[in-house]
Amino acid sequence: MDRKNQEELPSDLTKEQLLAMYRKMQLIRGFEGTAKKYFEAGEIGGFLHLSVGQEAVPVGTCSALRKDDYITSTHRGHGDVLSKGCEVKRMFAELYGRTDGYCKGKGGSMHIADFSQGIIGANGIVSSGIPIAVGAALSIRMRGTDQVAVSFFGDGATAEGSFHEALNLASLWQVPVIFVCQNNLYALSQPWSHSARDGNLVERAQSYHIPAESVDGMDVIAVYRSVEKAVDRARSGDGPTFIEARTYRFMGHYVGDPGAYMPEEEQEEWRKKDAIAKLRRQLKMWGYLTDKVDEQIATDIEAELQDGIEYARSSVIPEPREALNDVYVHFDYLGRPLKEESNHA
Ligand SMILES: Cc1ncc(C[n+]2csc(CCOP(=O)(O)OP(=O)(O)O)c2C)c(N)n1
Ligand SMILES: [Mg+2]
Repeated sequence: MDRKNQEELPSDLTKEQLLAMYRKMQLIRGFEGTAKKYFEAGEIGGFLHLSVGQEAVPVGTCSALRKDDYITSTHRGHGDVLSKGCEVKRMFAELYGRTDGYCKGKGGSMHIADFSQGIIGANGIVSSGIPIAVGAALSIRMRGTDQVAVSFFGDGATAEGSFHEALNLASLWQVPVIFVCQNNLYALSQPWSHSARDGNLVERAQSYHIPAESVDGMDVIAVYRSVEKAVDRARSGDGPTFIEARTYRFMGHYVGDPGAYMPEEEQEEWRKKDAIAKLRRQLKMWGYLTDKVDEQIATDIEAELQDGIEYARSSVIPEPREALNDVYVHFDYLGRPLKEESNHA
């Protein structure tokens, strides 16, 4: 799509939908900035992988999904799960290791899950969410619903065996799964150009006979349209799709990594493509956003984040004797618990 077309008022998205996307991207960026602040202040422990710069990918993707669709996510998953419907306060409670967190404080930043919203888990093991999404898509087929499953993962995950196994089975079974690769050009300090001989992920997916395309991951509308097509295909029984979203993380691999391996010029070039700044400019051009409304959005988000931090701080720290509760849960193939959770205390 040329620049002129990109700037045209979208006829497939309402003002409300576009503003909701803008607000969500701002919320994710604000959430991660706040999490970084309290991590550095020593209130949040563990590791923190921020997705600052990548917000358009999960927001564009999840805007094309229903609540009952599934996602799997990664170690860099705050944006993915917030886009699918997680609440800020319970996210912070999880990062603070408190009982009101999504996993009662036992999962932390890398393992947020909320089955009630189809979030079947972020995951610290690179590429492990991909076969889980294919399994969810198989369950959709067995139950005969028209849900879809989306797997978010990074460029580094595409070198793992489970990525290839998952694509092979998804293609063979023609299950309703959408693979969304957030290619941010680095796997830890390893540049994408050093990871694959030709670097062409679209061809890699096509080699499994999966329809695939590469989209501008700094353009939330482009991501939305690509995923919407894939969702239509999946819901009508036409099987999997692979989408490579080209994006960039504006920070190091984790909080504390200065990202010295990311050349200054490259960082500058990508910051100019910031998806939030781009949508803000477009919304103003289309007459959908005034400076006043923009300021109000920022104020509301700041209040939501501060309330979230207070909620997390005042939530109870789990008792050590609860450590093994909720670790194993047994479900039948329809997702029904087979027995009450046992208390190992
Ligand atoms: C199986 C496995 N191998 C190695 C690691 C260590 N590790 C954590 S994140 C990461 C890089 C992942 O890169 P990518 O998939 O591109 O995701 P990104 O960090 O860029 O979001 C590695 C190697 C891990 N967590 N799991
Ligand atoms: Mg990466």
